[in-house]
Order: sequence, then C-alpha cells, then structure tokens
Amino acid sequence: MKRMIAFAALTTMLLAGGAQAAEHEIHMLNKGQKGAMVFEPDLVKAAPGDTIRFVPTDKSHNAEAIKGMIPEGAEGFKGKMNEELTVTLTKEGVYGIKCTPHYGMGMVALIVVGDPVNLDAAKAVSHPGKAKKVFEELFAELPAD
Ligand SMILES: [Cu+2]
Repeated sequence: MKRMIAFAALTTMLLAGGAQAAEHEIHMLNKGQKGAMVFEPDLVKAAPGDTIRFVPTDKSHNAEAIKGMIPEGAEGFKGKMNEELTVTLTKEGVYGIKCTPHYGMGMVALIVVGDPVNLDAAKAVSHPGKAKKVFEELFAELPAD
C-alpha cells in the first residue's frame, strides 16, 4: 500500500512537471519592431523542456539552428519554408537561430534555455552581413555573470 502511494505521488509530480513546460511563440515577419525580416521576439528565455513554436506569420521564412550555436548533445533542426516548426528544447544552453534565406539580412534569434553553458562557443561563431551585429546586440542583452 505504501508503495502505491509513493508511485501515485511520483506520477503526480511528473504530470505537474509536464504541465509546467511552457510554449514560446516566435513569429517570422517581413516587418517587425526592429525592422525588416525579423524573428519576433528575437530573444527568448526558456526552461529545459519548454517548446518553441516558430510561426510563419509572413511568407518566405523558416527557422534553422545555426551550426556551432546549440549545446552539446542537442539536436539541430531546420524548418521548411512557410511552415510552422515546433521544437522542444531539453538541453540547457543557448541556441542560435537563423532564417535560411535572410541570414545575411540579420534575421536571427537567440534562445536561452536554463544556463547558457555553451555561451562562449556560440559567441565564437561568425556570421554574414547584418547577422553579426544583431547577435552582438542579443548577446549584450544577456545578464553577465
Ligand atoms: Cu526570413
């Protein structure tokens, strides 16, 4: 009997943990608050297990994890053009995201899941065109420790 109660408590805990996972929406836009071709918001703070939903609000965009800008052990992803992409991020760290056709125009986003354990590695990645400046600004918004 005792064992059953313990099991029930564990199940409740697991269910509660699942319910707490949040979903974050990032819109892919031709024009946003920061200008043309943007992810909005372009900086998301999430907890491990949270889901990110990339919404193709405007056409001709996608979301792709940038090589070298995801935590070790995390799986990369690449969304199809004009399609919604939902990813669940379980590994702690920062995730750099680009829109494949608008990377050089600075259409990038940064997602921080828990501790930014791979921050240095992610910062060391080089970017084309305007993406370099946008990432510098995004990294500057993170709390220094
Ligand atoms: Cu785009």
